[in-house]
Amino acid sequence: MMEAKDEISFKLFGQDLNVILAVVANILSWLVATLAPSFLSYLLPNIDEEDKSPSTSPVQTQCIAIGRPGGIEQLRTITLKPGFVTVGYNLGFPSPFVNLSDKTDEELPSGTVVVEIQAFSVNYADCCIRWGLYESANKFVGWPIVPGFDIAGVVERVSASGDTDNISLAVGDKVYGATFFGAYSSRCLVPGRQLRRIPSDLSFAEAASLPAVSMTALYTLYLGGRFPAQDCTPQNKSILIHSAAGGVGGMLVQMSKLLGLSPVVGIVGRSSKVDHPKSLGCDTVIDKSGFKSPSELWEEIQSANKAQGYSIIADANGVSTLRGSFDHLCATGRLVVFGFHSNLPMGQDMLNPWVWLQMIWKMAHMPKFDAMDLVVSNKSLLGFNLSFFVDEISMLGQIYDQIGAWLKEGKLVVPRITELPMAEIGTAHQLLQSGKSVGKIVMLTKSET
Ligand SMILES: *[C@@H]1O[C@H](CO)[C@@H](O)[C@H](O)[C@H]1NC(C)=O
Ligand SMILES: *[C@@H]1O[C@H](CO)[C@@H](O)[C@H](O)[C@H]1NC(C)=O
Ligand SMILES: *[C@@H]1O[C@H](CO)[C@@H](O)[C@H](O)[C@H]1NC(C)=O
Ligand SMILES: *[C@@H]1O[C@H](CO)[C@@H](O)[C@H](O)[C@H]1NC(C)=O
Ligand SMILES: CC(=O)N[C@H]1CO[C@H](CO)[C@@H](O)[C@@H]1O
Repeated sequence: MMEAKDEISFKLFGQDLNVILAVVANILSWLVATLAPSFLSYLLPNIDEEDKSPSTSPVQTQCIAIGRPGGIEQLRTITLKPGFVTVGYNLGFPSPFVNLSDKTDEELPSGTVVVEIQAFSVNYADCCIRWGLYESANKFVGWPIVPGFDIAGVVERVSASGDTDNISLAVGDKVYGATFFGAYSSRCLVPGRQLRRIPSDLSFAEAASLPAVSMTALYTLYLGGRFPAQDCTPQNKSILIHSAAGGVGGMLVQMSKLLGLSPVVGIVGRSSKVDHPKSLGCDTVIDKSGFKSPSELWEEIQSANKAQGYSIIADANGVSTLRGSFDHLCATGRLVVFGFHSNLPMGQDMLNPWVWLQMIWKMAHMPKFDAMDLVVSNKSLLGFNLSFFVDEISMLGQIYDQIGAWLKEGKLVVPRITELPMAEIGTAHQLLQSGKSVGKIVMLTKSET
């Protein structure tokens, strides 16, 4: 269904060639921004689909396109040529843009809808896409790319062929959901099955904050063996959640309570972040900034749970905690990994060469796990990445529907949201990189919304 653009996986110093090229491009951005910022515009490649002298027609799509790996300067808000909209990579189009002028509803790909996007949210993954470090983006889209997964908006057109997976969407429906890139846009072509109607009491911004974080959280609990509910689950029900104040963490705390896990123990990085997971029902919140050494922290984590270890540990920290997490599972415990945030640069507006070298060093020092250890110790190590799940329709559907049901019943609190106009996307990326943002950043495509 989708073809990788580049099948060659060339290794240099043990790293993929794409990673090396991204590092070089980012260092170039940093050099120019530091030494000669007025030359930054020379780093911006031409994007063929841009309408350089757009009419003032509101029908034209605006999007944020990235022409090559690099810094904040690469986030360009452009107006697309008349008729163009953005599109995710799983509809078989070779680029992030598709020309729909003159296409009748019969000619739209089967089961798709065009969404007029009102709000989209920003994920840390989008920074990785901009740096050129997001493998599926490199593999399935290349450059230019329009990043973003989470959208909320109004259905503008519906394909006349194929069903939208029995959700039967109609023009005018308010929807939210996920696209596999292409969300940083005012108009996107999306398979209907990736969308759901917005529960009536949510705003567009609230709805746009949900898909990636809630699906990541529920899939973590699926791999942890707790969703869907089943008879055959281990007796110990403790869960340890790293980064419990983040978007995914907040969802994990709430869903763990809903699925009967106990105790739910969360870790946060600073004292100001303790209250939020507490308010969501986290039984114990540990502020890791208060500990002198990792071993003291792990002692505290161990004593927050009466059993020998944790039955599920959700860890997106990477190199800084993976080994410790594995060591603190109980027998039958499962370590679920869905990110490597401590491997990636944090707190820098512009990434200098030193930061990039550190990143490569950390990648080379990831803990290695021996399959025989897993058997002898009765522990499991599981990992996933939603950006590869485009074909798992029935599984994602079930996850979507459970999240929708919880929202309708008022059982899930939406993340805390910072709203910004689309034009301030650079500020949004800087906030995410700084690690200081709490909850989700949502961009609004229309300033009056
Ligand atoms: C988009 O499609 C229309 C209709 O097929 C065509 O006239 C137009 O030239 C296309 N635009 C571009 C930029 O290719
Ligand atoms: C998801 O997978 C892509 C491609 O392998 C990777 O670059 C990205 O970092 C992954 N996302 C997370 C959260 O790890
Ligand atoms: C949609 O409905 C049709 C017939 O009502 C059924 O055959 C099909 O399996 C349904 N698709 C999904 C994804 O539920
Ligand atoms: C493996 O799990 C079983 C069942 O919980 C337990 O009896 C055994 O002690 C475990 N082995 C280790 C090394 O923990
Ligand atoms: C395998 C394991 O760690 N089992 C523990 C489950 O929890 C009880 C107490 O709640 C412990 O006694 C078991 O050792």
